[in-house]
Amino acid sequence: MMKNATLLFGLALAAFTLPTGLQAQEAFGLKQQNLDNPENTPKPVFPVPSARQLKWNETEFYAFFHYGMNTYTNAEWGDGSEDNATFNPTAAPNPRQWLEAAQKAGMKGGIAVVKHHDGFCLWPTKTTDHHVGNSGTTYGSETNIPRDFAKAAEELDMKYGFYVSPWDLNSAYWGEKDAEGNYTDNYTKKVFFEQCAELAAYGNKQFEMWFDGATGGDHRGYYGGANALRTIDNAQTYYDIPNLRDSIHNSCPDIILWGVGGEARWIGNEAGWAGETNWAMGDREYGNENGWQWHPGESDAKGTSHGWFWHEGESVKSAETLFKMYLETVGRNATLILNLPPDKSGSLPAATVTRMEELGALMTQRLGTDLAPAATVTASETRTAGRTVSYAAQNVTDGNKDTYWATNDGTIQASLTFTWDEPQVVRYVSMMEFIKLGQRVKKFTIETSEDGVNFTPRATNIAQTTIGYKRIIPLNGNTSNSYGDGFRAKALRITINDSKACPLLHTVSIY
Ligand code: FUL
Repeated sequence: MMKNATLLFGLALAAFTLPTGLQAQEAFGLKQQNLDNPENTPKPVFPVPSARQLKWNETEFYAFFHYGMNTYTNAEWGDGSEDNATFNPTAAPNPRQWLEAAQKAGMKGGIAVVKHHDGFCLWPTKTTDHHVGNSGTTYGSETNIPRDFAKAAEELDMKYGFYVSPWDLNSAYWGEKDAEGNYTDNYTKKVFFEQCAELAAYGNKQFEMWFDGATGGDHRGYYGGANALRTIDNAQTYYDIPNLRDSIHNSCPDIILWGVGGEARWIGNEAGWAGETNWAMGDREYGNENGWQWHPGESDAKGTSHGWFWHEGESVKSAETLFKMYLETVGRNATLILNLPPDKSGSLPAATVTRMEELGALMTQRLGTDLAPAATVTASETRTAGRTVSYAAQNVTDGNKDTYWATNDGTIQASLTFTWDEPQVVRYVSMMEFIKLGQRVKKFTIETSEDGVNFTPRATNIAQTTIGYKRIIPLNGNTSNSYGDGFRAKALRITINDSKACPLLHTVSIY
C-alpha cells in the first residue's frame, strides 16, 4: 500500500516536472522554432552573389581615369605604332589628385586605365619595351601609375583597380596564328597573363579589373610591324578566362573581373542610365528576372563632353547632369563608373575638381540627411523571430546592413509605414534588399500622407518594379532637376505588391 502511494506520487511529480514536446522546447527557450533552422532564416532565392560580388556592389559610385598615350596624340584609339617618347607629361602625373577629386564627389574608389588598346603600359612592365620607363621624357620615365594610384587610394581609404586592355595593337603576338591557321597562345601566356600578374602585385585590396570587349575588327594595328587588320573569334577561349580568373583571385581575392571576366556586366550603354526594372541576373540595361547567374550591372559613362581621353576643349558635365546619372544608375541597381580624364599635365583640370566639389555638395544636400531613423516604423507583417535573430521593421533604420525586415514564408505582399511625430518634407526614398539571399522584389508602391491617415501614391510614372542592391525613387517622379519642393508627410508607406518569395529589406532611407 505504502509502496503504491510512493509510486503514484512519483509518477504525478514526473508528469509535472518533466515536460514533453512543446513544453520541453519552451523550457529550452526554443518556442515553436524549427530545430533545423533555429534562426528561422529565409531560404535563398537563387542565384545569389559571391562574397566578392557583394563587396564590389558596396563600392556603388567610383571614378574612371583614362590617361595614357592617347592624351598626347589627341586620339581615342591609338594603333600601337606610337613612339614611347610621345608620352611626355608636362608635370609629374598625380593620381592622388585624381582620387581626391573623386572622393569629394562622394565616390568610394577609382579605376585607372594603365594600358589602352594601343598597348602602351603606364608602368615599367617586363612584358614589352612599349612602356613609360622607355619614354625618355623628363616626367614620362618616372611615371608609374599603378604604384602611385594604389598608394594614394590606400592612403585615402578608397577602393582601387586597373583597366588593362586585353586587345593590344602594339604586340606582335596579338591575334598571331601558326602555320595551320590556329591562334597561338603567345600573347595570352607571355604578355596578357603576365601583365595582369604584375598589376595584381600592386596591391591585394583591388576591387575590380576592367577588361573592355574590343576584339580587333576593322581597326588597323601596328602588331610589331605587321601593320595589319587582325581579329580573334572568341575572347573567352583566346584569353583563357577561367584560368585568368583563378590566378588573379589567388593573389587578389576581392577583384571582380569585369566584362569578359564574367563577374559583372556592361549595362548596355555609355550614357549613364540603367533600366528602371533591373535584375542582377541576365544582360544589359534590364537584366533578366530568370537569369541563372549573378551578373550585376555597371554603367560606364563619360563625365566630360567628348572623349574617354582628354582632348583640347574638353569640358566637364554639370553637377545636375551628373546627379541625374547617379540617380539613373546607382538609384537603379547598377554601379556607376564615371570617367574623368587627366590632361597633359597628368592631373585633372581645375574645372573638373571644382565640379566634383559641387557634385559632392549636391549629393549631401539631397541625399545627406536621412529622416527614416527618426520615424516609428511598423510593418503589416513581421517574420517570426529566430532564437537570436529578429526580423523587425526597425531593422531597416538601424544602420546595420546585416539585419533586415522580413515577412513569413508565403507572404509576398506587405507594407512598411514610417511615421514622424511632426510632418517632414520628403523628396527621395532609397531602399536596399538583403541580396545575400537573392534579388526578390518585383513590384512596389510608395505613398505619402499628410495626416497619417489618407495616403497618396507618388512617382507613379516611374516603374516601381525591382529594388535589388539599391533603388532610389525621386518622389516627384523626375530624375532631372528633381529637387523640387518635396511633399509634406506625417507618414510614408512602402508596399511590396509582388516578390519572388518573402521580401527582405535591410535599409530604407528617406530624404
Ligand atoms: C571601350 C574602349 O574601346 C573605349 O576606348 C573606352 O576605354 C571604353 C571605356 O571601353 O571598350
